[in-house]
Amino acid sequence: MAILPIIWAPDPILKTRCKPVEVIDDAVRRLVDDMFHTMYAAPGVGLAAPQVGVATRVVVVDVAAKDAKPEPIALINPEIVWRSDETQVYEEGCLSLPELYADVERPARVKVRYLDREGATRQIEGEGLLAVCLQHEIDHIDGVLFVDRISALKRNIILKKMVKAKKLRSREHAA
Ligand code: GNR
Ligand code: NI
Repeated sequence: MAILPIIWAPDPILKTRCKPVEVIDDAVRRLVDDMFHTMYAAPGVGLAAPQVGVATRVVVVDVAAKDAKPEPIALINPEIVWRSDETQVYEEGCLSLPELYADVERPARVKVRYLDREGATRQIEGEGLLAVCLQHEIDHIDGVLFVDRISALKRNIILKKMVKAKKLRSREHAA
């Protein structure tokens, strides 16, 4: 298992609509394992394949409390099949926008249909952080970041900070 490097915005792969997985083979299962490893190491509560440079519809989530038993969920080709009319506002972060946060309003509950790592069709209903995380990750495989769901003013402030942070990092790596 490997910890994969996480891609920071702005980057074209984070704006890509990712391709569905056609066959769940060992390579897909290895990607899932590496994504869990990468997510737990970060640490994060979710991760989407484009964040590690792979433009396919694979996401992992685990919103269990730190001291509780892990609850890893791998979702292949996930699809939101129901959204509540009721919404919730949650302060979101993203491993591709490190240390930047903003309030985002989304449906409070969603039902998601997906394939598990054995290829079985499953459905999950989420509320609270799980609902936020499922929608945040499915956005990623559609090329959408949480900053695309806030005002243009706030988005531009965050993206400018990211450009600065990336410049600093590349300078550090050059040194
Ligand atoms: O680790 C993460 N935390 C988080 C907090 C609030 C809303 C969404 C998230 S997802 C994020 C990890 C990530 O970037 N997943 O794509
Ligand atoms: Ni994210």
